[in-house]
Amino acid sequence: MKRYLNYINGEWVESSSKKYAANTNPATGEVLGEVAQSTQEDVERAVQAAKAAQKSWRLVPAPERAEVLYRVAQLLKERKEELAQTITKEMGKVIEEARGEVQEAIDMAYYMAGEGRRLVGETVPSELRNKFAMSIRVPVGIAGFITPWNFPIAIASWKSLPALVAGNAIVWKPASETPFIAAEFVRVYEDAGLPKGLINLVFGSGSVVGNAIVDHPEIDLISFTGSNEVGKQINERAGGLLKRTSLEMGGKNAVTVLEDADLDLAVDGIIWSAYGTSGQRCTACSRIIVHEAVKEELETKLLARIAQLRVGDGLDESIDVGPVINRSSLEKIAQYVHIGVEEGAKLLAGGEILTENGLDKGNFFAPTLFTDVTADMRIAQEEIFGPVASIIPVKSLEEAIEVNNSVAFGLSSSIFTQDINKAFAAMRDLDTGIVYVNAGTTGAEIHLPFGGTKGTGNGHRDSGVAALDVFTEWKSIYVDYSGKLQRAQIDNN
Ligand code: UN1
Repeated sequence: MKRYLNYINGEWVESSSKKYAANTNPATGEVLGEVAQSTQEDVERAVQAAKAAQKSWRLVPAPERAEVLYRVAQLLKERKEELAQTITKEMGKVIEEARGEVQEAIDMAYYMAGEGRRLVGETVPSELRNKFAMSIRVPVGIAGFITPWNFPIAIASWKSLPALVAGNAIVWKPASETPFIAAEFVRVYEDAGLPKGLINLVFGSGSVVGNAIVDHPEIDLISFTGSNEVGKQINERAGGLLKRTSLEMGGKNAVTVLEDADLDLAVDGIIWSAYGTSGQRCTACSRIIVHEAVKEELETKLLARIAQLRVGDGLDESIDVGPVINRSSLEKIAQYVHIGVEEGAKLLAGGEILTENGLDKGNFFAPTLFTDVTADMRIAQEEIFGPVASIIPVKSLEEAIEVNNSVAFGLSSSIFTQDINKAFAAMRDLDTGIVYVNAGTTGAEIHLPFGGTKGTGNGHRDSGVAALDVFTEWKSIYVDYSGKLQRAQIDNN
């Protein structure tokens, strides 16, 4: 049986607890192996290793740091299939999507390696003669990562690659559900020649390991992706220590379909973004806001496509929808369907846990569609994180935008229309960090900022050049070569 240990100071080491937890396949229930359960003491060792390593890493020129990232990209490319298989086995997404996720990490590695030759600051004129002014980016120090299971390598890549190229060291707690891919990613860093101590992996629970990271006075910043509930707790704990936090949390994303939309295209976009990854993307579409003139036609087309979706083990190339992550998630989704029915929404498709044809061994939920949903219903307001979408009819673009913006989150939104004027009005007014025109709500590319407004985040962004703002401090530098005291704001006025 596979057993994964912590990775601290460049070595795979046992946790001081000597305890392990089983890792299971959500499609089959099979135990894949086990993983160390760490303690506060393990986190302490990881922090000390990170501290020592960062001292010299910050002095390595960024283009040289980036060379490690190029090797990371190359190794990820060589191991793409193997890594994708690990992702599908431990978190369930279908293999084609798992390959896409590894590709996202490859793209991020090349992109951030390129940043090693830029890390752009500013040179600006000084207001005084014979004086030079510039701002440069410097590393923050030690970054603590708490990452989710739904994009276990992509999100870890969004955080670790910019952190490292900018000269930081890392202490990382991956989600308990996806330890193996985390270990394999760290193995890539190791094989790429990343100096020891710069990335440290500590497996275990949020309540022990997560809190130890958040509370540690020598960890300078926390980058977290996960639920709002946990994000809020992290912010409170870290805020007391005046620690920087970058939080990426929930979504309640909508596709809007106007009366002039290409309906077949809209159906493609909705099916892919509502049921892909079994609805477990932060960017997944869980609301379909449709103009009443095309509601019935859209429903008919969606139902025909839902009936064709094949649910099963994602390792099978012919499967469209894999399992959800675990039992409690399955029960939560079933509970939301129950709530929807009680609220008076009309169930058009799915709505149940699937147990036939061997699916009872895993956590499978039927692709589900509600209609006649109103914007204020709980199923239209709360994040379900499963393959459940709700149709909300509206009478105009203005109403669609109002409904889109009526939730506590603001990650992604999409609009299908052929009308350029309506498209631009929507781009302006949809209150989300990501907007798609004539595409579903998923599919963010790594060289643009990823994140959202309102309850989705706290103003920071993952990926894109914006990621560097999380992992660097600005340092403003003035060099006076006049040979005399020049007082700013005074001697020049
Ligand atoms: C997430 O769901 O947390 O845009 C990340 C997308 C992917 C990333 C999703 N590229 O759907």
